[in-house]
Amino acid sequence: MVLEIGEEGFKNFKNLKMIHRLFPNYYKPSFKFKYIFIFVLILNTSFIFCQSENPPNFVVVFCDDLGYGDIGAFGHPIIRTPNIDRMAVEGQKWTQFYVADPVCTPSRAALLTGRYPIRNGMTSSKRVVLFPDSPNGLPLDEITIAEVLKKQGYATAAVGKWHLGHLPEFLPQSQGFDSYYGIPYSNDMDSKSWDKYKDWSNDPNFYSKIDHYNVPLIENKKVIERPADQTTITKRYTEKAIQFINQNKEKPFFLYLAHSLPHIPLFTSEKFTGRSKASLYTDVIEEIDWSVGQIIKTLKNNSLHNNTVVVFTSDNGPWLLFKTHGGSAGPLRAGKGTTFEGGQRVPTVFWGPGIVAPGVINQMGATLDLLPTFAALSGSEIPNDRKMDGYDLSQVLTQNSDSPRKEFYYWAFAELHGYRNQQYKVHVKQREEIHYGRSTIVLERPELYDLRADISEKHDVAETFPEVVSDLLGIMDLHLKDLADALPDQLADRMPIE
Ligand SMILES: [Ca+2]
Repeated sequence: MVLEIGEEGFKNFKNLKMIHRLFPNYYKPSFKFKYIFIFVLILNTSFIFCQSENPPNFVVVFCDDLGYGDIGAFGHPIIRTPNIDRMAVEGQKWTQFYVADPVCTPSRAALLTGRYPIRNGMTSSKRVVLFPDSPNGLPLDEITIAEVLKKQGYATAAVGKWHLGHLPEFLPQSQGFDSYYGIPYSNDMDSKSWDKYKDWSNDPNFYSKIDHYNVPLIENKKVIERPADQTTITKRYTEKAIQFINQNKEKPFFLYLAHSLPHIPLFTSEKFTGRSKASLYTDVIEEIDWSVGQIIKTLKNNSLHNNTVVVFTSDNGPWLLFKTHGGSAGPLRAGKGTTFEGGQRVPTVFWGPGIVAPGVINQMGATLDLLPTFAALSGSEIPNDRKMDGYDLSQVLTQNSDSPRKEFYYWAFAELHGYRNQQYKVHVKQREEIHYGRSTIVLERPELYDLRADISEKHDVAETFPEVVSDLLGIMDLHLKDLADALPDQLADRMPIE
């Protein structure tokens, strides 16, 4: 155990000091020796850390369009999420955790590669995300978490929504995953009734027909069902996840479970339909919480819970356009598709009783940080031939240390909209709060918000603190100059109509 090794080493160092204090003439280490001792201790500790016989397992539960305010532990008064809430108490609740982009495709690309999507062409000013007529996907020479961990002997599985290229050559098995089971793009695509859903979504219990959405369900590279029966999709993802854990309990594993919900259209299995007596959206989240509970139970049944890190988070904020079928960003401004906090700050919990020190982390983290964090915890190598954008959060997880992430760049639609450093966030561009698909608004003058004092971005303080604005704009310029290796837009192309 990492913590135990660290504590043991520290005890040895304390013993050395104690011997010196009790027997000053018998044993007196030189100043130089003390530093050599500390150096050897650190080397030794990191060696054992990296060579651990039982590197931890990782499970990422990644929801789609779940808002910051949609979980009990994050303040929702109606939606019941006892399993996620328990994870938050036993593990770490992160109150300032970000996704690198406020829409599906780029957000996923960033989580898996630890790089802003502008670097690998997975964001576009012309098209929001990948569509069923997109010929491209995440470039194959991008290195994903699955590829990093696979080198260390991990078993890897992707279950759920992929949205990084639906053609066979771009599916998860081309990006380090041993297996795949899920839908290749959003659950509303190939739709006969997308526009009408907006009107129906005034009814919180409106339940769509499955065949209005011609989304395929894929196993590895083969379509096994079309349209996918979305009423049982959360249940079936959960069964696949449990099966994968049971089959790989003897070796380290990485499970990427990306739920297709609560992205519209909303569906629930029979057991959860109407269960909450509040809304279909509530039923959907309660089914996802049940799924989380099943995963924790499976880990415990296999005695894996003390050597597994489970991360629960979302790919972007709530889709407010869909009214009662969209979630809530709680106290945050706006939602999906915007670079306001409601678009990019997501409810996040890290759980792992043997690894994660319990606490509320009121500091910054991002999905960009998962790759370097998992690499550190497993003794894997971080790619060193390209620009990376993540920070290693392992010390925060294991010891409640200060988060190394002190800044965050807000990207959307291949444009840099804003930048946060400590409590200050500057905006230079924005999208409309509900209709984010409309053109970018270039602000006539930058806006500045103090997120520590004003979580809802209500009070522009740019005129009060002009020097802060100027400093932040200077750092944004440097960031833009740091994009020399950026690949061209991979989202804009369309396949010719046959
Ligand atoms: Ca999404």
